[in-house]
Amino acid sequence: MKKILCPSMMCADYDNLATSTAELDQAGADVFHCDVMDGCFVPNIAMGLQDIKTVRKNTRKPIDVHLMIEKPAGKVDWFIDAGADIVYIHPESERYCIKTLRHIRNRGVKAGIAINPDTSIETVRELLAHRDYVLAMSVTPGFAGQRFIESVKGKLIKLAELKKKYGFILTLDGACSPEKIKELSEAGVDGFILGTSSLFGTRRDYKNILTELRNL
Ligand code: S6P
Ligand code: MG
Repeated sequence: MKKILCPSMMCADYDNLATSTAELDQAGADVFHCDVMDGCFVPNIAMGLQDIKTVRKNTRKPIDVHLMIEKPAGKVDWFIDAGADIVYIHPESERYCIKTLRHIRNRGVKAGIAINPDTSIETVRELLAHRDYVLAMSVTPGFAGQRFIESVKGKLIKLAELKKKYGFILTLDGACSPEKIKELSEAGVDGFILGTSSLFGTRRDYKNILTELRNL
């Protein structure tokens, strides 16, 4: 099955966000992953509305917004208005997730849940009928360049099984190296967030890197 390859724009050449977006678009990226951090839900601040608008202006491909913010319910509209096609919320950050997921879908965009390495499937099971995407985190959210948390693999295998029943798209975020992409796409993961572990290293030939990752 075709892998969904999603550059993590926080890791792109941020001095030249517009050019980087256009280059990645041309190179064959499938979805543009934008990490939004508020300094409260995670101990870092990243990507704001203006950045998402810049990405939007430079690609017609889907943009996903990964909201690592406290109480996203009242803010999801800002990101949809800025051009998001997929909005991920963290159940750990919101009391009434179903209401927010329904609101996102009613706005005509895809709704996703992002789940921390610390969060079990049982905790989010009630939400599985209300989302289009499930983003499993394989690092503690907040920073690029961390080590893959191996214990997440068991959860991924279970989610790959559950996706047959619920029909969601399963994506993985955190330390997605070529080795992990190969192993976990075979295990049923559909999409991968590409950061420092695979796409944004010393090479800038995005087209060749994306082709290599696709052919793994
Ligand atoms: C982390 C964030 C991620 C990172 C991505 C970076 O909080 O949600 O999307 O940007 O993990 O990739 P890497 O390969 O450096 O871990
Ligand atoms: Mg992310």
